[in-house]
Amino acid sequence: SPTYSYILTSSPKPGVGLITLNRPKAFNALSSALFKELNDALSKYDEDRDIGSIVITGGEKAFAAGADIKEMAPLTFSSAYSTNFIAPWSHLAKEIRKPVIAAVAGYALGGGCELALMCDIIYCTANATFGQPEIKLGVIPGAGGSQRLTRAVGKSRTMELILTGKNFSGKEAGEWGVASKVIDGGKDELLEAAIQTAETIASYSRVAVIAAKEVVNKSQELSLREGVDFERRLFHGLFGSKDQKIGMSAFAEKQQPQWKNE
Ligand code: CO8
Repeated sequence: SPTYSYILTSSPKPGVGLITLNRPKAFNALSSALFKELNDALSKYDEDRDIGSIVITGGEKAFAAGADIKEMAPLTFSSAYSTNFIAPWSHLAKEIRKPVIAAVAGYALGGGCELALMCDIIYCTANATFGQPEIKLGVIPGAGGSQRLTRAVGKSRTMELILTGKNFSGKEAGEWGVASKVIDGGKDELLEAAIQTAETIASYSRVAVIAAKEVVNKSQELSLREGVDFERRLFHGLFGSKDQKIGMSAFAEKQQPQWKNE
């Protein structure tokens, strides 16, 4: 895409928006400038009626090797605090309503690991390298890593990872449930699998897909009882959609539903 310097965007399959982090010289280090572009592309896909799901990937060597250490090095408390440094990173987790799949090959370290954890689904290659090495730089994860990793793999393992800064492999990410699929191949096979899943998601009612993402995310924030209540409200609400009528009558008529996304 001609308007971006650090990312590429394309639609490899109907309904699928692909964002490729493309700052190979710095292992896709996530500078503020890169993140601004990423947020812009995410918002555009989120608003685009032709797009049903989004894939974020990087290169063969690096998904992203973290926040840009050279940009961070001179920050002071007052500059970080007053400019709310890193806050724009929350855009993906807070505002994007369509499902986002991270396809991780190579390094996903620090902010790169946190970016993957902000996505709804992670696919990775077996030899991908995840980690939260911030402790080695004299800081801690700053984009949700301590919270999301704990929810994904539990406290003891997260403590060990964050306190030692040791990496973990894509294979381990799969075994621990951080990643839902581990690909025994390279970036091409990984991307193919991620795009295929994105295409499946994009083939369903947009209304139901957004509701599904919303209720699963609530499970991370609410008590079980509140979460189940929340789910039921939204479930009831979907009987007000055209797609519920379309989906259920297509089943009865043994036909493929033609979603209206309404
Ligand atoms: N930031 C800036 N530049 C980077 C980064 C980074 N995170 N990672 C790699 N680069 C650059 C290198 O400086 C180098 O540039 P140059 O050629 O100009 O010297 C180039 O990428 C290639 O890197 P290496 O020469 O080091 O390549 P290697 O193959 O030897 O090593 C590694 C690759 C293992 C990925 C190594 O580069 C590395 O350890 N990188 C740093 C990983 C790291 O510590 N990440 C965590 C950063 S802290 C963070 O993300 C905090 C997040 C908090 C969220 C809020 C933050 C704003």
